Amino acid sequence: MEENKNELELIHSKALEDVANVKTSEDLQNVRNEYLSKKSKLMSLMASMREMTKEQKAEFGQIINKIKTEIAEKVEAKKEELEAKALNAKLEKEVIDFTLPSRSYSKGSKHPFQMVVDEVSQIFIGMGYDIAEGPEVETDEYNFELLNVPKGHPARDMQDSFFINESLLMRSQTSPVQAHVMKAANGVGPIKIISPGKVYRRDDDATHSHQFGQIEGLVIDKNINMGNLLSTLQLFVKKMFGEKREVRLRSSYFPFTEPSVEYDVSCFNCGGKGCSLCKGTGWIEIGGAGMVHPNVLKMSGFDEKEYQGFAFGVGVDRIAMLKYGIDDIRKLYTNDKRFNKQFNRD
Ligand code: FA5
Repeated sequence: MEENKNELELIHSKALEDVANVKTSEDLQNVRNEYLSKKSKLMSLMASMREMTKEQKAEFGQIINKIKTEIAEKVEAKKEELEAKALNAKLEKEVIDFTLPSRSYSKGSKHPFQMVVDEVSQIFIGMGYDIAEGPEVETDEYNFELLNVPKGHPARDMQDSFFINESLLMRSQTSPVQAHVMKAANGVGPIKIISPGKVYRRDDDATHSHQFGQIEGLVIDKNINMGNLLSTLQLFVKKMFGEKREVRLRSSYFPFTEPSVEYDVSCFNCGGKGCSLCKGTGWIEIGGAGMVHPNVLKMSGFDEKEYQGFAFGVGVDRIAMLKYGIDDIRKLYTNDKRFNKQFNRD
């Protein structure tokens, strides 16, 4: 026991001396291994306690634990001291020259596409609509089937699409958001949403892009009729294109609305007299709309005898082109800062 105590005292004083002499973090790690690891001298002394009496074990155990704690504390303090030293050395080296001129940067501007989305959203938010979002990778079920376009329906050809596999595609319209929102409502109205987003079709010319934007509108409630649709479109068009603009509905066909219409706005270039922008007709088409088909209401969980609704869709790019006089849709997607800047009114 006495012999062990003497050895312990020797280890103790040597350990304190070694810690005090540490200069680098490697030195510190070596000291830690030597005195505190499982294979350290302290541990082997602990093993010798097996031959001691109960009282001796208690006494020796207490001393050894105290020494171990002290060494650990000194090692920790040394670690902090080394870290502080390293930090100070780094700070001294990294001198910042505040007199250097800053790097110049050019300010970006909002894209005309986003300007249209923001403006249309503000108009409809003002009319009490919520904004809804849907996935761009969509299932065939939502993009077509729940919109009354079963497999093999000829209306699918109008939206020649990018399929990922048999049942997944890049959505070809924002109309699937109608089904998502109706299903989430569990057959209980009212619903009043618009949904802006990107859509994809196999199109490519000066007025058609393979990626473009649409804004869907959906209202579901009791006693909804075509008059509500027309007045909503009139209000929207006047706010978006000016008080003098009129709306014209033309009969059309969409499988998910009945009756269906295409809606035109009186030409804002010539005021309806006829010019090159409206191709002499006095009207410019901006989207499709109609009363939600009873099959669509039913498939998304609404009682078609109790509820009616109207829906509409506008092309974001088409509006941007008309509003800002852009002659080629592809210019919207070239990411040219000089082009984008022209429309910034900030
Ligand atoms: C639709 O996509 C219907 N989902 C709209 C709708 C919604 C009808 C709700 C009824 C109820 P359409 O295929 O006509 O309809 O497209 C709507 C608008 O998207 C067009 O008027 C046009 O502005 C725009 N658009 C269509 N294809 C392209 C394209 N390739 N590039 C740019 N804009 C396009």
